[in-house]
Amino acid sequence: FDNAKVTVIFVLGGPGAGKGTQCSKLVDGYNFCHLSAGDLLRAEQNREGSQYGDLIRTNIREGKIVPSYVTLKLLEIAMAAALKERDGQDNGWKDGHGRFLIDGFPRKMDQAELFDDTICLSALTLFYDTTEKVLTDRLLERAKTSGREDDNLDSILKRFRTYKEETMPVIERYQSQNKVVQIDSSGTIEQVYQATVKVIEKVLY
Ligand code: UP5
Ligand code: MG
Repeated sequence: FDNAKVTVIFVLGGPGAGKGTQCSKLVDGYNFCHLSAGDLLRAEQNREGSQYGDLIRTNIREGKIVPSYVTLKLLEIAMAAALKERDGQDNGWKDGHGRFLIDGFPRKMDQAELFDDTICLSALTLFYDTTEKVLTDRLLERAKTSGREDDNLDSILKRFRTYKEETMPVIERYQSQNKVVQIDSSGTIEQVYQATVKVIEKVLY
């Protein structure tokens, strides 16, 4: 993908930080294509005939990271499809231009390196930060209705651990390149969105 045309914003933060919630709001406001790596993996897991179903299911339940080649491939296919589908639309997607929010990725150093080297360079990382208490409360509340196999206390604790050990170093990598904006996501959805909009306006305009 052409770095001069494609704007990629990574959206990171602990499990339940509000990545998906904020991305949905940005899609409405700014014509982003929102790609959640977790959603792509869950869709692939449920796709009939997928050879990766069991591999994805086990890793997600254990809060571990699915091998990077699987996730990278899914993202690349989804990005290409979005560019093809929206080409010519008069909303920032003309002539191969596109804007992507890549949510919950890269969460491990090898994914970050592979993406930078083989897909394109990101413009920015939005980093949603709050306490484990807030995260746990949100996830256990969502567990009542989400049907997600990893919304239980055992999986949540494993996800926290993977996040600290594997994902925080990725955030630090981009911090050292001055490409991270940290946003406190403890407030209401609307408060967090207002903080997000300020950042996005600066990047896009
Ligand atoms: N909520 C949101 N914002 C709120 C606010 N400000 N105030 C009050 N409530 C708020 O939000 C979570 C819940 O909180 C919702 O009920 C929401 O209404 C409420 P959400 O927006 O869904 O948070 P999000 O950060 O998206 O949480 P999610 O659970 O999706 O984060 P994870 O990072 O854990 O999940 P993801 O889907 O990205 O990954 C799942 C698993 O897939 C990983 O653990 C891993 O096993 C695997 N994976 C890979 O292997 N590789 C990848 O590259 C990506 C994922
Ligand atoms: Mg999510």
